[in-house]
Amino acid sequence: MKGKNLFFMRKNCGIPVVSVVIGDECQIIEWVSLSFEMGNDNNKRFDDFKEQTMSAVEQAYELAKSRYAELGVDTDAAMKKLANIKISLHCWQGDDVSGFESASGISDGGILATGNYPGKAQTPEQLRADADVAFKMIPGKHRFSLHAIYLENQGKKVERDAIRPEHFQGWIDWAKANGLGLDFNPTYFSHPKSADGFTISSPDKDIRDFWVRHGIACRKVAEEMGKQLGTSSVVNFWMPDGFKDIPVDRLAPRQRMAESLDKIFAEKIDPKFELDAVESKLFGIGSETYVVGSHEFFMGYAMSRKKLICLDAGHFHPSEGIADKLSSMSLFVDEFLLHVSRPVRWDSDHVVIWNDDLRSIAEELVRNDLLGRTHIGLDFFDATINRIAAWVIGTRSMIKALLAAMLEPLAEMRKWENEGDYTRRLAMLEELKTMPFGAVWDYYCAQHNVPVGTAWIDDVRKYEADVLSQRRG
Ligand code: RNT
Ligand code: ZN
Repeated sequence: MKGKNLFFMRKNCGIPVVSVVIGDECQIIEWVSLSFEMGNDNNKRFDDFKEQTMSAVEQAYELAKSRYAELGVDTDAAMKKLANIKISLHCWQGDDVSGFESASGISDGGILATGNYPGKAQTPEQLRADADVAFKMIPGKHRFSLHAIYLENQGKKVERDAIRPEHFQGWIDWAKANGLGLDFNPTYFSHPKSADGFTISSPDKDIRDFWVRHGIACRKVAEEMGKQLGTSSVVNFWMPDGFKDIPVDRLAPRQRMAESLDKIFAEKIDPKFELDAVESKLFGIGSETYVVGSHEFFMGYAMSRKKLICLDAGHFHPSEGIADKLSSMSLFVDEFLLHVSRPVRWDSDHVVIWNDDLRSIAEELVRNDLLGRTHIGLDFFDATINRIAAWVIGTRSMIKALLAAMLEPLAEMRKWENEGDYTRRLAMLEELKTMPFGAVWDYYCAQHNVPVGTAWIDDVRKYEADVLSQRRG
């Protein structure tokens, strides 16, 4: 394999000595140990370095490939399949859900970005430039998810019920130029008309109607995105509506929300251009006791109205994962939207890492053949670390989890399970954890011309020094 655009520009790079078992034999593979000093005109040495490092990645891959082949797993086929999976990166990690409607950030909605890491994007141009950097570190072609508050309003106030496709043309042009699909989200928070905690379920008809018009406007924006980009735009409806304390009427707000949603979805839009998803939640800040759009509410709504169900990893009881829900719901809903997030004790929206929860989600998608029916979106916002790095870490983790799930000897494990050989099943699940997965992942990154290992951090740091640190605020 030829690596065109390699990012191996670290000063000292040692590749460890590794022992592998091939067939019955144990072989010690003495890998190149590299120590390299970068010089300005040291191109020859740098080329040697690249070649050696590349060959180390290749060698490791070849060994890993044969280890997996022993289990009947085809690593090349897995990587080919993985390259078709798109992850929707969420614009809101880039600026702590602030948007460009006004100068202030999120002010309500029961969600909270904590931290004040310097250099956040303050204009659409900055956010796009930051996302461009992140995409360079992520293998494959992906998507970008916008919220309505990320409109380009040319300094004029545009009310939420008056947003039009032209306010997002800059984003569409950028997506087209970069081969990205776009997804969309109405913004039902950070607004005076949501300040009392209710939007489309409000008892006030004017407020309800305003937010219904917002929902309709957002579907039209997304339809235009889908038309121009040739890939359907998924619109995710999440409303913060709920009570802090014990309600006496749990039903009426739910009736109003269902009615409002029916109005929003009254116009049929071609699913080739636009798809609607609905997202439930257990509680939010300020809606601890009761959320109108609960899981049962939206599961019923999505099933009866043939909408996508959005499962956010942080929207259930603290010990409840979304992985186990997928197989059950796949029998009753056509498509899923995932909001992959990492709740820590509450819906904290930490950056996604390759932990057991993420592994299980990916395994369920792969094992149950749900990838073709699932739109994978990310939903986290951490303002305590470099925001571009947060995108990169989260997205690479998601892709890693999918790759690992694709490297299972599934047919065999199913057979053992059906035969009642749970001993073998458990033994294999445990052994899989120490298979040379990292070598396949590194090779996948190299194949897609993105940095292998932690090399991407240096590039993000450079961008931070050159660009982010120059931003005010
Ligand atoms: C909030 C929901 C919702 C938001 C985004 C910004 O709890 O998860 O998806 O995070 O719309
Ligand atoms: Zn979410």
